[in-house]
Amino acid sequence: MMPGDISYGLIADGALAIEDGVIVFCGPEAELPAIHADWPQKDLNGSLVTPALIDCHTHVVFGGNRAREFEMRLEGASYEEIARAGGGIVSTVTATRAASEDELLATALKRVDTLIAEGVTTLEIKSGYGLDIESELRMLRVARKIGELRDITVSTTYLAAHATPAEYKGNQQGYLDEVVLPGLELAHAEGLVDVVDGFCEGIAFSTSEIAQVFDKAKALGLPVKLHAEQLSNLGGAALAASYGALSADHLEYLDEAGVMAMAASDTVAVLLPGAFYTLRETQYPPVDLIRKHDVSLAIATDCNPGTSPLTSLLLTLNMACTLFRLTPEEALAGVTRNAAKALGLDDRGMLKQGLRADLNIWDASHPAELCYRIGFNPLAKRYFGGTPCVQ
Ligand code: DI6
Ligand code: FE
Repeated sequence: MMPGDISYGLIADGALAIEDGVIVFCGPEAELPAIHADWPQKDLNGSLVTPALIDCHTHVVFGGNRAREFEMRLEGASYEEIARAGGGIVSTVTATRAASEDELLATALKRVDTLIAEGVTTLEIKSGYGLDIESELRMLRVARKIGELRDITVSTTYLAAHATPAEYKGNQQGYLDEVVLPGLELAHAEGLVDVVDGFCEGIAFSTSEIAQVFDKAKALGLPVKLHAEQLSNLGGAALAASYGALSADHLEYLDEAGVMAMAASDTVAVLLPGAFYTLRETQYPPVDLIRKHDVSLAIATDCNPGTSPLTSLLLTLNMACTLFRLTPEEALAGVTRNAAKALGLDDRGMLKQGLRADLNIWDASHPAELCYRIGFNPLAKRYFGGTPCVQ
């Protein structure tokens, strides 16, 4: 090992034993219990093995794309100006409403398969481009279907409080009362919601509006998370923390009071370098404060058509290190154990006895290799619940 080398919890000559999809031993080969000696074995020739990757914040189900908006931004328009002029999220809503369930599924699967090809086995998928009850439910049904069709776990998130659709312009409370809140009850009754999310921002919902959504989630026994402090500081992270949120996401404008509130509630800070990059944001998330207060850090693609058309979690690792100065060890924890925590899943994210055998074998010898390359995929094999996957 080189001087100053970081451990990553790496085991040099390691062995894993898997039974019924669960890790029953993980440690030095020399300590492998004798009971496993006559089990079928596979020699990995010293390859790097890590927990499989978890993308804990995505909007992969949507209609259309926003390449024209990309051009407009290059011509000088800001994201907020485009949103206020009826573009942005609302334009994706039009395309999503017009798409059938099969169309949404087919286009989302292309993005999901790209993520899977890099070793993702757990994927969060949000609604939030339907903005009417039926279209929100359709998005969530597509998300559930993706989990059935592929060897991955999908965690679904209800995000009707993402934007106000044109028909409720100027009547945000009407949208909450007639769509967001009753839609949540219906989606929950259909078993479509794992977590409830909102977008707390000047162009979206205020803290008191988000509180109404969170109160309903609480009444239904559902955990919450929040898009907070992305473009300005509205105190969204502290609000989320007061509800014991699993995570607060984006966080470029988060201040120390917000970080401390998150620390007190053990809310994960999810950083999204793809959106930071796409918007050419100059305000950096307060990584030093997040470290200082020992808040768990996760990172995710935020795959969405507007601010992060990104379908590579490996590139996200690189961006988190290069743009946000995360160490590769922090970045990797951010797409494994801390991403699991951000989804409230305590059965995965580490190579540890008793956890799911979701793991990746890489054509690499050191974990930092997964963060440092740009546009190269070293995945050799992905295991989902102990089963080697074709893709
Ligand atoms: N923040 C984001 O970056 C995405 N949603 C959100 O709340 C953007 C979604 C979009 O522009 O389509
Ligand atoms: Fe997002």
